[in-house]
Amino acid sequence: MQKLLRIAIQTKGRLNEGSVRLMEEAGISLIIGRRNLVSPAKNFPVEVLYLRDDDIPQTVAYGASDVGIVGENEVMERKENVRIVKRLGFSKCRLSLAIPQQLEYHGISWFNGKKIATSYPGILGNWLKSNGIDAEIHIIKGSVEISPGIGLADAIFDIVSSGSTLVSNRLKEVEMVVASEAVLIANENLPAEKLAVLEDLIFRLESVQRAEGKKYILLNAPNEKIAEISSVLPGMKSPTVMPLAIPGWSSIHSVISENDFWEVIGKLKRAGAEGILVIPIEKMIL
Ligand code: PRT
Ligand code: ZN
Repeated sequence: MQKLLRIAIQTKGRLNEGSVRLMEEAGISLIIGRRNLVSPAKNFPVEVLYLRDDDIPQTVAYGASDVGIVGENEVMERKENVRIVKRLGFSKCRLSLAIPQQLEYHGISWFNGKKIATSYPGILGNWLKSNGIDAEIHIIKGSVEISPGIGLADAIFDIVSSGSTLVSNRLKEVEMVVASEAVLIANENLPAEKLAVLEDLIFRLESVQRAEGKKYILLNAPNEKIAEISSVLPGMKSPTVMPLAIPGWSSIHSVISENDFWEVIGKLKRAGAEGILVIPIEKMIL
């Protein structure tokens, strides 16, 4: 019997939705019963273990779970023996230092002799050390942003995403220390059968990620314009060109990236393309 690969994901919180969505996009349907600690997948040899995000790196390091989806910030902070196998591109944030808005900031030496509140003493300690700053770290769990306001610390080191929490606490971000996103981590000593399932999982995730921001485009063009239009539409190898029922015309199909979408559409219209259709792509296998 094939060995099940156990994947730890967050039970609830900012990583949960992205983790579940990623599994679904990879064609792994979870038997929903979030109250259960472990839930098998219907159609892929994996089972999902629901945990608090803080516990995921250690659970993977000790092998109680084979892989896990967690914020890179937790991996960096906990320094457990795990391998980052894939960056997943969601739950993006940064870990930054912030000080009260009204104070003048003149560079990192500002922090010398100051007290900084944080839930990430490991990452902050390393940063202070490598920058030769002598500051006191005050470890606090939750609501770090209120510490300067209540006189508990001079500054904070915390996760920032939109920055609105800082603003509403009259703080300003002065140094970004690290960027973070959700990552897939794995135990260092997975047996071959589990590695094979992990490779299949990574292949599926990559196919989904590759399709993100890509569109399938179809258009009609007079045959003499095919060369010019093809040069605007590189496609995966080259565009597909098929004759239309009307002589002298063809249908051209290709893949374009969302980033240069409007620029490409403009060029195609100028080159004589008509009846342009743009369709989302779910997965791309190269
Ligand atoms: O219950 P459990 O322990 O599992 O969850 P948790 O409460 O510890 O973590 P959770 O769900 O809040 O966050 C999980 C992970 O999401 C973090 O470890 C980060 O990797 C990532 N992430 C992404 C964030 C944010 N964005 C984020 N904005 N984690 C926290 N925040 C908080 C931040 O602490 C601050 O209070 O949001 C506030 C700042 O947000 P902005 O948008 O106002 O700047
Ligand atoms: Zn947590």
